[in-house]
Amino acid sequence: MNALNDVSPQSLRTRITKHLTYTLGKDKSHASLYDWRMAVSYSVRDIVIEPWFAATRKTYEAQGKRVYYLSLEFLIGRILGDAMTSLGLFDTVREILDDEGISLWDVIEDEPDAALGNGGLGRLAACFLESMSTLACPAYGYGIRYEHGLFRQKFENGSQVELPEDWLNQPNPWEFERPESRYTIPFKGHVEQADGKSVWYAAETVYARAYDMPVVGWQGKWANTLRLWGAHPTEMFDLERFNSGDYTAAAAPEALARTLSRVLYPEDTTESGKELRLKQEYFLTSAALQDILRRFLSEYDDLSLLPDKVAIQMNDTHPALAGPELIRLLMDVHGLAWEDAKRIALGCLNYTNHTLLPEALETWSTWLMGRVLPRHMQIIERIDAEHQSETNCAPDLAIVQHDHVHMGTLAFVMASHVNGVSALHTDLMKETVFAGLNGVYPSRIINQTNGVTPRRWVRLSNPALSKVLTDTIGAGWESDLDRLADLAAHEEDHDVRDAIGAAKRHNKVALSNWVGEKMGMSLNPDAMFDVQIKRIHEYKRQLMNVFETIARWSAIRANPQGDWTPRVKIFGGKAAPGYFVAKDIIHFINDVAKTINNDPVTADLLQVVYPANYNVSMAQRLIPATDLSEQISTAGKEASGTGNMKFTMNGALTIGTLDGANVEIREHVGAENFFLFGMTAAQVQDRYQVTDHARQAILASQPLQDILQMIAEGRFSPTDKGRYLPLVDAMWNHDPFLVASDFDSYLACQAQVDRAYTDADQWNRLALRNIAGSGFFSSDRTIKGYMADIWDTKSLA
Ligand code: GPK
Repeated sequence: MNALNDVSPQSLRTRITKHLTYTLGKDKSHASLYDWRMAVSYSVRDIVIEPWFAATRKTYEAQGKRVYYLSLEFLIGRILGDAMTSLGLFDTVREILDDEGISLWDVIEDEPDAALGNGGLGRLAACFLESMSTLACPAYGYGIRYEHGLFRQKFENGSQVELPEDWLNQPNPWEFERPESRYTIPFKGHVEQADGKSVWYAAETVYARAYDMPVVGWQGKWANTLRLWGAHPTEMFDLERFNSGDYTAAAAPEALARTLSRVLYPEDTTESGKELRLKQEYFLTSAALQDILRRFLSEYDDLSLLPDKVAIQMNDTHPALAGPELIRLLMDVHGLAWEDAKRIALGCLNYTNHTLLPEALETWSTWLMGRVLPRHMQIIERIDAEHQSETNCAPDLAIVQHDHVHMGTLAFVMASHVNGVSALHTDLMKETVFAGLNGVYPSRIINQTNGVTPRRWVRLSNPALSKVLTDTIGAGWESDLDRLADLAAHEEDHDVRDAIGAAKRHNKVALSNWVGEKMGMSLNPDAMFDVQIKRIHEYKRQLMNVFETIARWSAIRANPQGDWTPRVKIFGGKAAPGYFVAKDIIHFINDVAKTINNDPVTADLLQVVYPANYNVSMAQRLIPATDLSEQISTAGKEASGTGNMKFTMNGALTIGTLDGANVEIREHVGAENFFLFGMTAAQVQDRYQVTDHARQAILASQPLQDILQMIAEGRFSPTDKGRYLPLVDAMWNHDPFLVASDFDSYLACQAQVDRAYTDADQWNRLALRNIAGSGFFSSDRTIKGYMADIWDTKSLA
């Protein structure tokens, strides 16, 4: 059934006016942009309800398996534009608002980004939800309804300052609060044995209350639910205390409970080790599992059927308590025996790993785990004992080691399938961090290369290119992205190449206008737009990109009349608040930008732009306007990358290392259409064996020596000349991510890029080939892989 059959422009117009009047309580003459946005959002939401109900009905009737995607992060971004795109209502709504003198674009921009995630891992979860709906895969996302999403980034004298994010300051029109769906989440206390059963006497409890958001798929044929949990107090407000005048104490239980879902932890690939974080992880996991069991038992009474009806995906180790929690619920609440409970849990659970960086592998001290979750500590010890005796494994494969619970090992041992997120990453998992476990649980590790949804990342973000695609290869590519391969047949068509170039230029002009308004800079849309947007991390090597920028600046200054290819270097990204090296990198980029942007000699040839507060909505602006995508991590360190895929679909060319999914992107678009440089993962391993690798590389590279000399002399920090001495010193003596060792190769590759860009028609041809080869990177393909290889679920389309 298609929800759209009965949506006429007239009925939508009436709906919007009704919501404005009766939901917002405003008449048109007094309505603000906010009022219009809410009225439009409620009206579009109304249209999602029918397919949402229908999907629930069909799922129930089919008696099939449901997928549950557990994630501490869902980086959704704005919802209205995406929903209108899926429902095909964009133009209709624009016309309705035009008649009222309201710009649809302003309405869209009025919506805050739902930033319940840090970066790639959280955005992947959001793309997966959308693809599961598009594919009519019965699924629920489970997450936390953080009151404050990822912090807002601002620059003060070039340094990152974090401000609280406030998306729930205004009502969220996309959510339905479900006060009746609530579960008690216990913490702390002690466990007693009685009649062979364990009874956990918790010392603290909070309620998890459900807030549901419908997630509509392409063309509104199906909608799944994202169920986010908010923490609420189980103890009532203390009226006696309040009446005695002790207002703070009276509200204490409430404040304590709410803390649990107050903020998203802003770490990305590092662990925080905070008690509150452990409590958040358990809060989500327990609420989700209680909900899953309740739904199952409303339809079936034999718990041994659970693995046939329920597939649970743990997004990284953050929900890895799902193993012990499911065993606990099955035994302590539902009375099953240990062996049965454990077998059932294992049959339901799967785990996705997203990084090999050792500092990101979660551990919790047994002391903390035992104090916060005493019953789980017992269960974990028993799982561990059986794991060790059944596999006869080496002590370093134990779940508990040196008084710490290794969550990666726990997740692995309690999962039917463990997957990596790109071919290279999965191979390295088997060879490195999970080599031992792979030995004792062979064939448990499989690969599912990441993907991204073309609905948000091409159709919504890049209408200009979308039109070219539809005009050239026909409608329907949005839900069948392999069809982009049909573009290849048009490679010799000059008009198609021109159209691709014209769409890009259109987007670059739009971005230039935005940068002009936001930052007061005037960009040249004919310059190459060279973009690196992602979290700031040493392994992603933003520093190498800045060094290249400095080398370029020096070279132009030495020969201003040379035959230079004009470039705009664009950076975007946040650093974790406690990651001081990353924050120094931000400061450095801003200092370099200031120096270069103020140089009249290079002004027409080189500009550096770093807009603050990079987020999903900013990505939607930047990616369609990008000529060159920077994917330059040290080989072996980036598990996959997903931004790399978005750029390729939008016709950017990539300069990159053989890391993560870059390897597969290069295979799909063709090696001759990809700017490759740098060491391979194997060469990186060898290079680390050379103790003074950085010093050797610097001494062998005159450009790098010159750059480091300029930085050391304070050229980019004239008021504080010593500011970057530690950075320079670290380059010579540490360089943990081999910037120096890859630098000359990068520089040479960038020169190749410059030459390629001078032939605009040829560049458009390469862009066409990149788009044509990008079909594989749709998250529809990824989800089909999970459905077939991990979940064993069927589409109900
Ligand atoms: C990996 F471990 C983590 C993490 O804590 N946060 C995060 O965003 C990313 N990731 C990887 O760094 C990317 O390479 C990958 O594409 C993404 O997860 C999704 O798999």
